[in-house]
Amino acid sequence: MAMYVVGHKIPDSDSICGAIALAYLKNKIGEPAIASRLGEPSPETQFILDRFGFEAPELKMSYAGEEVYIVDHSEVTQAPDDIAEATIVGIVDHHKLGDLTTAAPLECWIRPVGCSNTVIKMMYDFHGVEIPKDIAGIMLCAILSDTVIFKSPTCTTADIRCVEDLAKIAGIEDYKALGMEMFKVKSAVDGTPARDLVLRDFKDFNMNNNLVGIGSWKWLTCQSLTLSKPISKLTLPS
Ligand SMILES: [Mn+2]
Repeated sequence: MAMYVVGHKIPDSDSICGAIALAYLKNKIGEPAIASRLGEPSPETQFILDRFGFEAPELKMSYAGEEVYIVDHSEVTQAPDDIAEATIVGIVDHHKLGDLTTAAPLECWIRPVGCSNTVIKMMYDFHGVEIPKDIAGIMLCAILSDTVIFKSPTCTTADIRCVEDLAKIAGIEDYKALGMEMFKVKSAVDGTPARDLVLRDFKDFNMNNNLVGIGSWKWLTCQSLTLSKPISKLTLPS
């Protein structure tokens, strides 16, 4: 049975690119895997997929009875709604440890770095698997996105070294220019409904049984609000 590799709800580039990169690695080491997603790719993610010739992973919301490898979080609120009926076989992440639990031992790759794709690169190195050019490209873009081209306080030297390695593999000379191109796509908000902008990069958290939604617009601004129900079920004016 193939496992599903899936990032968080309202997926960002790290979740989508990480699912593709990790599913490829898992298949290479003889563990059948299918990349999937819990929502529509953002314009930035679509730009990355188009740039390197990838289709978006399969949209799949229900995982009951499936094996699941979680990417880019370890939170119940960001996982599929029926995650309790699935078997979590692994987690790759770079956030604080969340509240997902398992009944069986699992593989856990969690490091305090700027992006899950930096950790996935460590997994490729650990297994001695060569990263294909196009996959190196999307991993590089995910790291540039999460670290805001190295300007985020979460960026580490491991992320920078990782991007330099991936740029060589992908044959990208000026990766910072690619990063700027990507952020221009992300910043083009003309014609986008307010609701879509608020919900872009939005995450639910369970904080002491308070449901808290946090939206981060990376270098632009950061806001949070306390919610009465999960953000996915909230009605906002369009
Ligand atoms: Mn991330």
